[in-house]
Amino acid sequence: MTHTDAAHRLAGMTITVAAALALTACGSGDAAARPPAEGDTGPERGTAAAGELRVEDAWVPEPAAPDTGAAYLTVFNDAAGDDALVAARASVSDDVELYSTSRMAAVEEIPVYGGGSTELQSSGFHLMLNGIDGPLPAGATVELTLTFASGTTIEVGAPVLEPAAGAEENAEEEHTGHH
Ligand SMILES: [Cu+2]
Repeated sequence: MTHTDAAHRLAGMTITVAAALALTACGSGDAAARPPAEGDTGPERGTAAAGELRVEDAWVPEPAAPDTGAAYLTVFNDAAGDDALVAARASVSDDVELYSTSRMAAVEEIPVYGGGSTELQSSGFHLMLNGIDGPLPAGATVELTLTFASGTTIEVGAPVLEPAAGAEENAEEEHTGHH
């Protein structure tokens, strides 16, 4: 719906050199070579930290649609004060939306309360990668840059995984339903 319209509006804008470089640099396939284990939220997913914010379990389900995907992760805020994710960029998309499945719309920010965490997942908040620049097979890595209201920026590599390898229960089926 809303983010499909945005994809149409914004697709075809500038394609970054960084996108091409990231795809070339990340083709080792280490993540894909590791067989998925039951209930394993393990080390193949992306982790990064900056300031008092941490990102864990960053991953991208191998997109079912050719040009639209999603990114999932969990943000932990170790500070006392509230923070919020206010912008995101990706190496493979010039149009990343902060999306709320419950509102079926893009949102201005995703809150991460002080001392708390926010999970970005298919049935809640997540990142929509619109106008993906080329195929995104399992084993590739999407470089995400996350900007928070506090001014903190976190860069994290999110491996592309087959949905069955990364999804908990049928989460990815729920996600594709809203496209
Ligand atoms: Cu979505």
